[in-house]
Amino acid sequence: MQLTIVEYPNKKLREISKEVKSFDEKLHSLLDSMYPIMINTNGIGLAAIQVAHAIRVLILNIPDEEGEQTKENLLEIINPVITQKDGESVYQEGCLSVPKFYEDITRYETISINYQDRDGNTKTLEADGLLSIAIQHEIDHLEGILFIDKLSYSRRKKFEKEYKRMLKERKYS
Ligand code: QAP
Ligand code: CO
Repeated sequence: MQLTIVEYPNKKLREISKEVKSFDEKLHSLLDSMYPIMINTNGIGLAAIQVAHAIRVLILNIPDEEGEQTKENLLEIINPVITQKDGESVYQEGCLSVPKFYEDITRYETISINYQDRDGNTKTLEADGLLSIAIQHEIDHLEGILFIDKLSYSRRKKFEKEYKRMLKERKYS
C-alpha cells in the first residue's frame, strides 16, 4: 500500500478517527505499510490519520536502552482507551506531520490503556517514560489533536511564523 505522510496545516489531521471493527486483511496491509514509512522518516510513532486513514490505529517503535529501534519492540495499538493516568512529565516532542519543529509538552507521567491488537485480541498496557508520552501523543491524533495545540498562545504564534517560513523555503529549494 502506497502511503504518504500528511503534513500540517492539512485539515485531514483534524478528523476524528473511527473505531476499527474489522480486523481483516485490509487492516493488516495498512499496518504493514505504516511501519516502513515510519522507520524511513525516522519516526518512533505514527497514527493512521497521518497517512490519511481516519481509523483508530497507531504504531509505536521506541528505541531500547542501546538506542536500537528493533521490530521486536513494535507495538500495534488499535482502539486504545486510557484507563488510568498519573503524574506529570515534560518532554520535547516532535511529529512527522509537523516536520522540523520540537517543543516541550506536559503530559501524564504514567498511563494504563486498554486496546486491541491486529487480530482483535483485547490487551492492557501500563506505560511510563517515553512510551507513555508517545502513546498520549498518538492517541491525541485519533481526536484530531496535534502537539502544537498544547502550546501557549505566544509559543503557538512563534511556531506559526517559523513553520510558514520553513514551508516557503522548502517550496523554493
Ligand atoms: C511522537 O514523533 C512523539 O520533525 C512521534 O523532522 C514525539 O516520531 C512521541 C520526526 C516525541 C513522543 C515524543 C519529527 C522525524 C519524528 C520531525 C515522531 C522530523 C523527523 C517524530
Ligand atoms: Co504526531
